[in-house]
Amino acid sequence: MATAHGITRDEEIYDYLFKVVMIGDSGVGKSNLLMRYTKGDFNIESKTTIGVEFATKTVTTQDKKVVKAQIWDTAGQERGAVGALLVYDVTSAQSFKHVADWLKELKQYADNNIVILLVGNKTDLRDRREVKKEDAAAYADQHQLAFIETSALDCSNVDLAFDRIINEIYKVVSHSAVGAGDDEDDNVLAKKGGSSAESTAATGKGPLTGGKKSGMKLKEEGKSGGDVKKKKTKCC
Ligand SMILES: Nc1nc2c(ncn2[C@@H]2O[C@H](COP(=O)(O)OP(=O)(O)OP(=O)(O)O)[C@@H](O)[C@H]2O)c(=O)[nH]1
Ligand SMILES: [Mg+2]
Repeated sequence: MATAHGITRDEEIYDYLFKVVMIGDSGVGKSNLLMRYTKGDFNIESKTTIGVEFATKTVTTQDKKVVKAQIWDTAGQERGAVGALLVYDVTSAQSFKHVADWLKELKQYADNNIVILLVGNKTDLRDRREVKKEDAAAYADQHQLAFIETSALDCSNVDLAFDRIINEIYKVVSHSAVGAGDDEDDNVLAKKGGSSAESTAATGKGPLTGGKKSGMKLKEEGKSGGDVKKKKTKCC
């Protein structure tokens, strides 16, 4: 059944809900990566993100579990996140240098076992590259981060980046005994088999979530950005 907002209730069926954050310097392409992944769009003139925004995407794992990723396009939402895409711009050595600061922020506010994917974006700008792939890969290795290079503009590796982090989180979560009603675990996630216009999320505090520690209700209709899409948007 479709709601007033065009969200089909059937699309709310999922096994896991993951909160993922996108962090990194301003202008590195976080919003465009998210837009590309969830909507297949790119905006050459996109403005800096102000306020709290997230988008959701539902994917199916290899063993047929339905995972809904709630991806926040804003720093400051790290609490309760189970994954982070730490984005820098391969044409900006400065943005890569700041990765260390973003890691510190994650250490401070996120859970210890958060899955982190380091993302070097804007690989299409070949002539302007300032950060070598090998250097970033070595850094990632040293800090036990997964690593990928992407271009939101020409779509390279965008789906792969998000799919990879979701699968990595799934590996972690499916090996831990987190299930429905497990309120002790601040980290992850209501496991859910039903269908509802509301999603049960065991994420941390957030302006849209009412501040309960876990098992809180998050109204899809109340979100400030993004939408639920079951269909995979084709990149470029
Ligand atoms: N060439 C190229 N430009 C990109 C790419 N991704 C983003 N951009 C451009 O970079 C600029 C900033 O992109 P945003 O997605 O708004 O960056 P952001 O990280 O969300 O920035 P804030 O919201 O300020 O934190 C925009 O002009 C985008 O069009 C890419 O892969 N290649
Ligand atoms: Mg943005």
